[in-house]
Amino acid sequence: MYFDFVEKVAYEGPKSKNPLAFKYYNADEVILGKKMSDHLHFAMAWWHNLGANGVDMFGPGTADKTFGQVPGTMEHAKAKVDAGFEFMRKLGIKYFCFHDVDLVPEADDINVTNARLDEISDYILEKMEGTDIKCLWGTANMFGNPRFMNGAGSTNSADVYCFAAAQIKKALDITVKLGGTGYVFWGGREGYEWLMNTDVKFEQENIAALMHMAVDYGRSIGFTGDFFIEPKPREPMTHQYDFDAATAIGFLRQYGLDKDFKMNIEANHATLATHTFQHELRISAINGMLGSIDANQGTMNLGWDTDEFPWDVYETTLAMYEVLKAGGLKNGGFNFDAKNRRQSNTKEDMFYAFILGMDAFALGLRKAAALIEDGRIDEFVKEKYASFETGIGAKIRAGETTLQELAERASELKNAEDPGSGNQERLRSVINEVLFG
Ligand code: XLS
Ligand code: CA
Ligand code: CA
Repeated sequence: MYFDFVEKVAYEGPKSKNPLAFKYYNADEVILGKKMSDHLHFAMAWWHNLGANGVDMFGPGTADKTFGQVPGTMEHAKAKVDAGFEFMRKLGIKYFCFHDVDLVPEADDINVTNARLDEISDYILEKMEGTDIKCLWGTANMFGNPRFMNGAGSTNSADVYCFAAAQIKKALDITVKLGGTGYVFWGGREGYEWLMNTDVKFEQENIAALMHMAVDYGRSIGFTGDFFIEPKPREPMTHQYDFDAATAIGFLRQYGLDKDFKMNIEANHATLATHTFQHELRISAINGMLGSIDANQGTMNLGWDTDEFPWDVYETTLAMYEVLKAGGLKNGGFNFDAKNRRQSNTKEDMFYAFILGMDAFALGLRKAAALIEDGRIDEFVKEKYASFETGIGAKIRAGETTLQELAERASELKNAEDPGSGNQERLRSVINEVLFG
């Protein structure tokens, strides 16, 4: 046992002062016809929760993630599995997400790494037995190893490209073996520093070809879930190809990948792209591409990817509003791609962080449902576009008119009437009334 200070984090309600209890997340409570636990498929990110120890550019780690073993060994890899399953069980989390190299230490020889992955995934499978915990999505880390310095799918080296392919193949094998319903491509090194030494078209074609091969292989081994692109505009590269959802969706359509792929939207990446989290969710949803969510937040005046645990309830409310309107996440969930602050370095802090994040999304779900039930926002939006329901507006919507006819109508009208107020301040008051009333 690694976390002997708690047996089970239970729901105690908003009045509770117990730091190891949920105040808003009540798994079995039904909201809009569905249990909270079905709305919110929370996932643990293997890399942050079991790996990140607070190391940064200016100093070493402050948190002990050795779990009693020597890092870099298979004993340590197994201790992480034990700790992770204890952690998920105690919090009632049913999913985890992983990169290949989060699970085992990478060897110099890929055959050795793959044998280690077989061994650890057998061990994870054993741990899964008798629980309802499984993989949400897997991915291959194609940005850490120095061989990927010029990219993975976008590399200039055909041999490095083969290593990217090999890692994807193995990560897909493990994802399927562990019951995963998603497979993520985050292109950390797929981009450029300088255009003058980069063939962008060549690189994008190669990335698309790799994704096609991944889809073909995945489907051939029985993967029926979704492939996801996780957009991020920069960091580590100066410019990353999957800048934001709109860009990534355009890329998928250009290369005929749009039937197999959806978006994995990370809140902190949305804000790095100078959008809001809600914007990225909306753009994905209206294109039928809202797949999964990396639940975190950044510090807005900083401009880095700080991967903080989400706590801004306005943000979680607006995010859950989008998710509810889109009919939920099918093969995706809410992966806490978030890490404790370097100065929050105790084992208890790991629990406080997840309780904060889960409660913030649970409260967001409650408030988003209340906004929908309140109806004033929906009513406003419907009314705003009402001129397209009848007359010339209805003809425009039905595609039954011409530029000539519209110009004639304008000529008859001589001038158009005021299109009506956007009422932004009034509607923001409505949101505050629903949140705090
Ligand atoms: C990094 C990304 C990464 C992906 C998975 O910024 O968030 O962690 O989620 O490779
Ligand atoms: Ca992420
Ligand atoms: Ca991030």
